[in-house]
This record gives sequence, structure tokens and C-alpha cells, in this order.
Amino acid sequence: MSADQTDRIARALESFRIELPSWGFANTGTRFGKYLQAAAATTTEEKLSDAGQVHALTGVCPTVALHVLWDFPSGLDSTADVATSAKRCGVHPGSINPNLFQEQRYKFGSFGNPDASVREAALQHTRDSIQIARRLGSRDVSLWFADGSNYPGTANIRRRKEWFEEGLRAAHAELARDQRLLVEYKPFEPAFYHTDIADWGMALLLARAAGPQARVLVDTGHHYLAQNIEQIVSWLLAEDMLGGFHFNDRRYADDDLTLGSIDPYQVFRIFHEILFFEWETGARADIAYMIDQSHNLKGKIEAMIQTVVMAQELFAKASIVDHKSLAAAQAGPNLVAAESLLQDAFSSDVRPAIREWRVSRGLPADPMDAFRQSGYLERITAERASRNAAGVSSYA
Ligand code: RM4
Ligand code: MN
Ligand code: MN
Repeated sequence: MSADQTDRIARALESFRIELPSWGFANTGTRFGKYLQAAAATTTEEKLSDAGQVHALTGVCPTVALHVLWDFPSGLDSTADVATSAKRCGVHPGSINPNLFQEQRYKFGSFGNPDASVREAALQHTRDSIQIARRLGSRDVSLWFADGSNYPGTANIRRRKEWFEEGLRAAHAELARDQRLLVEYKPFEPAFYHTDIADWGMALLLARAAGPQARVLVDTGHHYLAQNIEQIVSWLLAEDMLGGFHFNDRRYADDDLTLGSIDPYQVFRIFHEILFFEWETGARADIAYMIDQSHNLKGKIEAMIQTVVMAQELFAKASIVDHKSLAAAQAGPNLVAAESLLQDAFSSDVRPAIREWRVSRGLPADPMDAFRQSGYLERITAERASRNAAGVSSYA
């Protein structure tokens, strides 16, 4: 590795921050069953504490995404407690995620529900979530809708699109000047015939309809298997509409597996398109990198550290692509040379340079090893085991 490459990696890592999901530390599971972990967090404070450990060891996870229904049991009145806990645990509240899918009234949808009173309730919950975010100093309110239908003919698809536009516009009106609305898409599940925001194009149109502070959120698990996600990322960058990511990996559907566990080259290609965009335009892409994973079998804190380390490695690999040579090879076009520039960067071992960067920042060279040595897991296992045996769990 050349000195220039080591330097590029250090600069890339300085700029790279990734948000942890509070729900990734609690007992969650599949719809078939939940395997409870003795060490899982049973309160919001415990989730923040676990996230604080990941941040203390990696140095790059200062914020935690929060789910309103799960982390704010008294809504707005819970914000003071959450703020105090976050401070105590050495992290900041990150994106705020309204919950528009778990209550009985959302059986036939939230923003797209044919019943105006349910649409209004969903909007009110979103407004409250925006207020929660404002009180906590969080910039992003992240919207994922379970809305859709299971059978042809049962929903007025066009009318629902209008209801979504109305609802999102009204939600956007509630934002402070520095806040953003992020609109997530997903092709199916829980609805199996149509989903109201099924893909990036629908999310883009709805974000545009909502207002100037709305952007699209790309959850890497929310695509059909052969879809070219980095092309979607490039288009959204070109349109200045990429707001953030929910990172995870998948083999079949929305599996929420560890980032890069199935296809690390896919993640590398996404990072490459972002960094190539920044190199070409000289502009910094304003992207919230977030993890959306909840592990049913792996130890939750270990899985999160593994994810962060993997994200850093793939980001570092993308940072050493020789952009100037790539631009020349593309212009040629010199196909094999262009493709090889990506492959060379991807196959470089960036781990020594990352370890060096960590040590220079006073961080453990190996965060996973440091976690295993720390005794934290043994302590929380003893503290939480009996509460977890009583079966505290939530969905995610
Ligand atoms: C969805 C989506 C959302 C997450 C919910 C629980 O599949 O990924 O981001 O909040 O799950
Ligand atoms: Mn997601
Ligand atoms: Mn998902």
C-alpha cells in the first residue's frame, strides 16, 4: 500500500460516520419465533448503553436511531429521559423513526388508509415524531410505511398515491429549517400484492411532492435480487435526492443480515459511486449512513461491531480507487482497464491502514477483541438475564 493510499484511507475514515439502530440491541425476531438473548437490552437506556460501547470501541458511531413506539413510551414526554440516557451513555439521539405499522388501526394502511380519521392519526403521530426529533436536536425523521394491499382490486392505487402526497406535504410543513424527511421504499412485505412506496422512483416522486427538505432513503435489503443498487444511488446523487441508507445484507428478501456478509462487492460499488461523485463534483454528498439490522442469533453487540468494521473496510477500499485513471479509462473507453481499477481497489488489504488510523485516534486497533476483553458482555448478561427470561421483546 502506497503512502498516498494510506493517506486517502485515513481521510476517508475521518469523514465516515455510521448510525446504530436502537432496535438492533433488543430482543427481536422472525415472525416464526424469537430466541431470547440473556444480554439483550430491555430498556431504551440499555440500548443506548450498548450503542455507547460500540461507539467507544470504534469511534465512528456517535448517534443512535430511535423508534418512537419502542423508545418513547410517553411520546414527547419521554424526550427528556432519552436525552439524559443518551448523554450518560456517550451517544446522541439520531434519526427518529415514527411507527405507522404496529397499531391495530393501521390494518388497512396509515397515510394510504381509505379512512380519513386513520390518515389523520398517522399524520399526527408523524408530527409528534418531528417534534420529538426537534427537541432532541435530531435532523432526520425517517419514514417507512407498511402500507399496501394483498389482493388485486382491493385498493385504489392512484387515490392512495394522492393521500400519500397530501400526508407527506403536511408532515413536511412541520419541519424546522434544518430538519429532513427521509422516505424509505420497499417492494413487498408485509403487503404482498402492492406496496404504496414500492421502489426508488415512487419514493423520489413522493419526496419531491413533500417538499424541498425531503430525500430518499435506500435500505439495501429493499430491492429485488438482481437490481443494480449502485445505479439507483448514482441517479439519486445526480438528482440531489439521496438522503441516507439503511445498511444490511440479504440473500432472499429483507433478511436484515450483516452488511457485506453475502455480497461485499455490492456495498463497495455503492461506496465507489458516492466517492466518485464527490471526486467529480468536488461536492460532499450529504448522506446519513445508518444500520438497519436486528440479529436474532448472533450476539447483538458483536454483530454491530462486525458491521461497523465491515462498513469501514469497504468504504476504505472504495476510497483508494484511482479516480483520475478511471475517468480516463471510461472516456477511452478502455473496458478492462476501467473494470480492473475497481477490482484492484476491492482486492487490496486495507486492514493494516485502518488499524493504524484507529491507533492514531487512540482507539483499539481491534474493536471486536477489545469488546471481548472488556467484560461488558459478562456484566450485562448477569444484570439482564432474569428480565430477558421473562421475555421482553419487540418487532423490528
Ligand atoms: C422495515 C424497514 C424499516 C424498519 C422496519 C421495522 O422493513 O426496513 O426501516 O423500521 O422494517
Ligand atoms: Mn429500513
Ligand atoms: Mn427492512
